[in-house]
Amino acid sequence: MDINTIIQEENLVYRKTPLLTEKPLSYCPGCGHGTFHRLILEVIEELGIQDITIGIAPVGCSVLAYEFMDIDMQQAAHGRAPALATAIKRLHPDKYVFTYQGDGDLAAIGTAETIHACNRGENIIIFFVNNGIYGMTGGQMAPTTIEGMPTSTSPYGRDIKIMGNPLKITELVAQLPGTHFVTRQSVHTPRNVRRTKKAIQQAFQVQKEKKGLAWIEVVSNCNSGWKLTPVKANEWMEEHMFAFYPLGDLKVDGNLVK
Ligand SMILES: Cc1ncc(C[n+]2csc(CCOP(=O)(O)OP(=O)(O)O)c2C)c(N)n1
Repeated sequence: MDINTIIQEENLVYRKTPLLTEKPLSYCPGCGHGTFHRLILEVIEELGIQDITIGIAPVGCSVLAYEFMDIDMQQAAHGRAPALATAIKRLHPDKYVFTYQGDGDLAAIGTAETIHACNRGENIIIFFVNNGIYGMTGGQMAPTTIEGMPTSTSPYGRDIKIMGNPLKITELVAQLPGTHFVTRQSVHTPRNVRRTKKAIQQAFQVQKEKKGLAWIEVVSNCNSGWKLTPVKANEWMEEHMFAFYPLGDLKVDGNLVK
């Protein structure tokens, strides 16, 4: 059978969205960033909004998101993505605008920008990848590091008595009046991938209807930073991260999920 017959529509089981560029991803195998990128871009392609969508890349492992996403992108200084997204959306209210940020970027250095953009109810989407550490710079402890979790700056595990409590920023922003849809998902199994994609579709719908801020946290492993194999890292994530960061919707249609 020649190649053209094989790739005929009826035989097609998977096709990479053309919005994901051909550039090889710089992420570690098993990291959630690449899958989350793909899902966001698939939704943008399916909605046909690739020419009217602007993404804001952060500082951290996904600093190069603009190399992988074939849409208009802007790069923000560390933690400032929600402020930049605010400006872009207000200048271009008819465009779809999202930020894509890690937990060090969003919940440490950019906490103020994050909370105020959520509280104001900016009509943007915040995509948030929580791996519990500063991945790119060597796995240091972040506000999101859970109790007992070893990091390069807390090699014996986070001790709350000394290092303070981990921050559940997704629970926090769900309380703010400006957030309309707040959910926490993962992308480590096919079922979770499907749920995350559905959440991304909901988030773009919120922005389309100008209802306020939509927030999607994806809890991801950082296998190289956690010093575990990808499989072991996912097991550790299921057992420990999901116990502290349970998956599911926190706020739907502006109402807290009980
Ligand atoms: C103001 C400032 N402080 C520190 C840094 C160094 N820095 C670059 S990436 C990074 C960690 C980002 O971690 P996170 O946002 O969790 O993303 P990840 O790499 O884990 O995806 C840090 C601290 C910086 N670029 N600017």
